[in-house]
Amino acid sequence: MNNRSALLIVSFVAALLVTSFAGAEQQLIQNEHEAKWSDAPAMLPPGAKIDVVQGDPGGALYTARLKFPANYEIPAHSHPTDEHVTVLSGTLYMGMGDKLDPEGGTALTVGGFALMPAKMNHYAYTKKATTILLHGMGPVEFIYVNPADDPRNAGQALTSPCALDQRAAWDRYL
Ligand SMILES: [Cu+2]
Repeated sequence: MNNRSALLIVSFVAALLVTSFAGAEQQLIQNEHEAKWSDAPAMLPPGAKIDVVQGDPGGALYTARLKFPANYEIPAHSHPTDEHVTVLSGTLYMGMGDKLDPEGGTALTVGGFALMPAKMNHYAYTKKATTILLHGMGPVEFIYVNPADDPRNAGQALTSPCALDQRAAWDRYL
């Protein structure tokens, strides 16, 4: 292979990469009443509903709505990537730390925004029904500080979150 054809191949591969990373997403203009709600994955305590708006929470850029009932609690946990939260309705109480403090959360009201950096322990709870918008880079995973808080461990021997298949958890929403 001469230099010229090598260069051609390199540019072709580069063009392919640029195309795939530029986001071949379809346009989307969507109101909340068009959301398709389903039960949130088992990494979240039961009762939450999710609507993956676009992208892939299993490993790429994503946007999702999450709906929590009143008096819902997400015990202390962290994520492998940054979590961006915007409150759409209701009030989400969020706090930093290794243990959920039912009085310790800051009330985030409609329009409020929170950034939870990767690997930083935090918790959240509601007092009334609340809807949020989550966006960021996947994989979305919940690593609970106390493994006994992980809903996936309910009724079975505790497993390490690393052993869980994040990919499979999100495939059904794509
Ligand atoms: Cu979180």
